[in-house]
Amino acid sequence: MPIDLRSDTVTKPTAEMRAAMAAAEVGDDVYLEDPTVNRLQERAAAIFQKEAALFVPSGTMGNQIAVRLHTSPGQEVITEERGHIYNYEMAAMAAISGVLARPVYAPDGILTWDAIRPAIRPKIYYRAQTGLVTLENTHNMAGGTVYTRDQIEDICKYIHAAGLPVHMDGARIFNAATTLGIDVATLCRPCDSVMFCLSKGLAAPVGSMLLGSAGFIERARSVRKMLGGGMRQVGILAAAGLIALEKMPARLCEDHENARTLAELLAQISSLDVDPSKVRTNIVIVGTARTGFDSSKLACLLKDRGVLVSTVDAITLRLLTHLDVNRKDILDSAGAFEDVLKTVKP
Ligand code: TLP
Repeated sequence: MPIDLRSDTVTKPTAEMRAAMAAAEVGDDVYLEDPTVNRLQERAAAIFQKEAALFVPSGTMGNQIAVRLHTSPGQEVITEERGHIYNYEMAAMAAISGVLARPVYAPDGILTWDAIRPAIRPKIYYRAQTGLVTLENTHNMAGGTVYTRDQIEDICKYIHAAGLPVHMDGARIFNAATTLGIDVATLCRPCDSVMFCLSKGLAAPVGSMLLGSAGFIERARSVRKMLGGGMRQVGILAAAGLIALEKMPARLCEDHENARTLAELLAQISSLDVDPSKVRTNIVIVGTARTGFDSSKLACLLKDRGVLVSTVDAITLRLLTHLDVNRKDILDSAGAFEDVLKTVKP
């Protein structure tokens, strides 16, 4: 079995999840009659202290339902330049909602009011209008970086004063909360809507949750149906989701320790660019420009040695730690990097 560091999406459901899935009480969720889905939605809303929650098949669908509901066609959505919602969701905001992404660069992916402010369109009838601001916590492609509660509160205060909503792409919000040592409800309180994933570090096989006001979630259910996301006896998936939500956040600190160790080991390899002090959660970004290898070539050489990594661009790799990699896998992965860079000439 290769050591799979491509993403935390690769985690397999635990034995407890599989047992719960087999035993799940189910009903037709389009008729709102699946008791396990209803329980998951109630628990998620309670944990995040939002009025309501909706189970969706993927993080992408959760984000895009939020964009659709917060905006009108022809508006702009402010997002960090490397944001998932803008770069990795098939241009869905344009295709589904008829809006334009307005990317803003921020160091480490962490936006501030000062960075956002100039991107907000003036309220003039002949200019496209800003409809929404999205934040990503943790920020995936910036290396799992974290917005603090104060940073989110500060941004939301100004955005709300400008009459705009804020959507949190919290695919890995439990990783952020773990690092900060606070609960997700406090962290997300000022955000109008939040999406978080059950199927990444929390190890459920499928699914994400969208949270917001009761009215927002009622409308979200209709958009989910329109997008083909109305599912039937989906309590089978929600049963795993409940375990992901209740039990898995407590172990994310292990993934963070492993990521830090991996970054420290890779930083000792002179041709790699890695800054362990930037590793706050479970994502390690590795600059490969000085190795002389294209990152995809390096990924192939690592694969030959049993280590799977993902490429961000021609000079950058991304490595994620998760439930299915342990301490030894981390040491072995660093060893594979060393071996490739010592023994293979570019
Ligand atoms: N991220 C995936 C890839 O799509 C890049 C990964 O391997 O990290 N928001 C964020 C911040 C994400 O990282 C992802 C998935 C999503 C949304 C979308 O979730 P899914 O894959 O469930 O649609």
